[in-house]
Amino acid sequence: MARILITSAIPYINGIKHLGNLVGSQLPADLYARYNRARGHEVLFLCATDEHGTPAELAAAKAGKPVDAYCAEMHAVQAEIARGFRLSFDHFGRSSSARNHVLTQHFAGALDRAGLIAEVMEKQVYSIDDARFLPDRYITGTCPNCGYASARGDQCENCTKQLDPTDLINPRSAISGSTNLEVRETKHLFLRQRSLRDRLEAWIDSKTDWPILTTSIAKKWLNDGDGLQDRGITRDLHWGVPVRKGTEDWPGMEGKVFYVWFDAPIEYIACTAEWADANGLPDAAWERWWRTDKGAADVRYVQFMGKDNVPFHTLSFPATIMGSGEPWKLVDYIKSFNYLNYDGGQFSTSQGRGVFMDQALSILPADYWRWWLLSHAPENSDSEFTWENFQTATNKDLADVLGNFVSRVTKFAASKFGNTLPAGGTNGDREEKLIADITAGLRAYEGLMAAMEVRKAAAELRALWVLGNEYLQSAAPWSVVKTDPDQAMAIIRLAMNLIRVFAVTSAPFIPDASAAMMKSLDCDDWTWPDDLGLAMETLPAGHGFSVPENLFRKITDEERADWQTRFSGIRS
Ligand code: B3M
Ligand code: ZN
Repeated sequence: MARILITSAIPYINGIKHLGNLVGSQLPADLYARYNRARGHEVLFLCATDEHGTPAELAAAKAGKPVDAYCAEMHAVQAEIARGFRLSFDHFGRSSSARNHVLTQHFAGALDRAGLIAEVMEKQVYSIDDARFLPDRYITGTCPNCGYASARGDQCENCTKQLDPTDLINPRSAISGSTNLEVRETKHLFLRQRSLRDRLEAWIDSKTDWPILTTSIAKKWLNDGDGLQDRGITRDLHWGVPVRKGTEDWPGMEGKVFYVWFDAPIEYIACTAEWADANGLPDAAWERWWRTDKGAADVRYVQFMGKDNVPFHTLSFPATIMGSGEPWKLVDYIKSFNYLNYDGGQFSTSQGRGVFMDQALSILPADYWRWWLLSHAPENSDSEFTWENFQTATNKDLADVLGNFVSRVTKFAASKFGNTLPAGGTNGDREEKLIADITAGLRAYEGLMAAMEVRKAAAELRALWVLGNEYLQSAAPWSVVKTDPDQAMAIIRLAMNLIRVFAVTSAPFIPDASAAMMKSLDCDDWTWPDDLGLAMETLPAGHGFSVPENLFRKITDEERADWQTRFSGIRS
């Protein structure tokens, strides 16, 4: 039994995420967590909301709410939607927690003691009318690179170039629209990650098993321009973790906070402490996941994220961990994803384009989305959501293949043999071949799940369902029963047991349907089919069952057309 720590990138607090965000981190992380729990490993799966920085402050201002109240409210909203998608977090924390304040300040203190913090006088844009500095997204203007008129101070959304607020042409305040701006000097802390470059490079080079997407982005940033840049880790904002050196004041940094990307990854650790607190556990309980001197040396730590978050997780956060000089656990594997596009364009939170998580759940249960998104995960390239593909794939895979198998087997069994498994007959060659074929497929599926090959794992699982259907078709118990009822009974016992095997193995993808299958089998035995021959005898003759409601319904052409229109516009 292994110990596996799993984190998903923590979503910004400013609004509900779209399906592209979901498939890029939380959902595949959940798949991996559920699978490893099912295999008997000790899993700790964590996520949180990312509550600091300009996105939070601006969204709160737009909603007309104090930022702390806004964050508390939106955290509850995101937590509820996560439950709706059956994301099985052991804890869903908050980067604004007291635990994260303490840990973030602790890391800053440790980095300072290690000589890795520089105090730098910087030029920042100050808004005279707003009486404040305008970092990051507080300022908009024309992109110097592509001419886009609404570029933000940290990045141009149009051409993705990273910007400094002082780069913008015709800058204006995102709060008031004021152009009454000037450049003022202000002191900030810089993390001297340039001096950790060689250590970071050696560490990344040692990760030969990482996905190419992850290492190529890490390498690009490591070698971009004149190499890894030192990075400002503080901001002139009110909302955030106050700048302190551990528990001490930081002279000259009063009234400033840490940059959101400094404290957000530290929340992975803080979230583990929040989890311990929430469960009444001592510090040792979370430290054994994070401190290599306190039991974490044998933990395997896996992170999931979209490609835009990779630089922060391969360079900045490891720089914080390594630079601290303390025995904190570094990530072992980073699974990253490309983008999911929406119907010929991009999903966009700021533009309200696409399908958002709450909207998705309002039209169909979670399993439809989970199945489509995971089986089309943007692993090797960007992928695209279209309503046609969604309709075709879910109707075929879920309704025609899996749903149909369960329905045909249970309905036939109930009509011929009543509501218990029949006793007659024994397995023949056809059954032995099925067991051999499914065993081979299962071992392949396990390998792909362990390797986090999400799309391929989905295809392999679907192939198992197809084997079940093909077997049923060729065994044809509805004909056999007329001439050899005992044989038909053996077929049905096997097929019923196969439903249980499908429930167990499909649960990481479609947990609700799996639960419904188990319920109809009046069974709660989720033992993984390590030995399929044995697993096929779990439900004995005489075991009761009921015919389940249709597991999956088909999406009609009318619905598809309706949704296509409904979600073609921009969400306000
Ligand atoms: N909140 C960006 C995002 O939601 C950021 C991730 C933080 S992970 C520590 O995509
Ligand atoms: Zn641009």
